[in-house]
Amino acid sequence: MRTLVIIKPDIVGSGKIGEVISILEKNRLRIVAMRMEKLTVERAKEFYREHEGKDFFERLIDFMTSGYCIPMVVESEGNTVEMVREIIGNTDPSKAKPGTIRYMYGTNLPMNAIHASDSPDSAKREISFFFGSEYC
Ligand code: 3AN
Repeated sequence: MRTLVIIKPDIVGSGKIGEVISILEKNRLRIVAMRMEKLTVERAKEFYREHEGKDFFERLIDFMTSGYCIPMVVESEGNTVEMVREIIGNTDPSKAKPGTIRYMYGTNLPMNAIHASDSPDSAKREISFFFGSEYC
């Protein structure tokens, strides 16, 4: 199964890209597509459209467009979507379990280091958004 991961602008800016990718690879995730992108406001709003209208929406869009991010498609055997969500931890870094990426590298909300699709349907939509449906 494949899912979409995004290394967010806080990690790109702090020079921790390699450390985060290393954690993914140590967990036997294979990277099958990856690039750097500075999201436009339009693209960030489209990607996070389910959160439009929420009180944190503008802050989230400001953060996600503040620098380059690194979308990537990762795959593994089994339920990759669930497995990657476990590895990244709770949305709020202050609630994430020790050992998770958001615990180790997240700062606050919305600066929580990394994104991963939350269901197989989201994974399809999000992989298509960045890389095209042929990568699903
Ligand atoms: P997840 O990324 O864990 O699936 P979502 O989909 O609820 O979490 O939220 C999308 C993104 O919006 C989060 N990754 C985080 O950056 C930001 N976010 C979520 N909740 C808040 C909040 N209460 N305040 C600020 N930003 C938030």
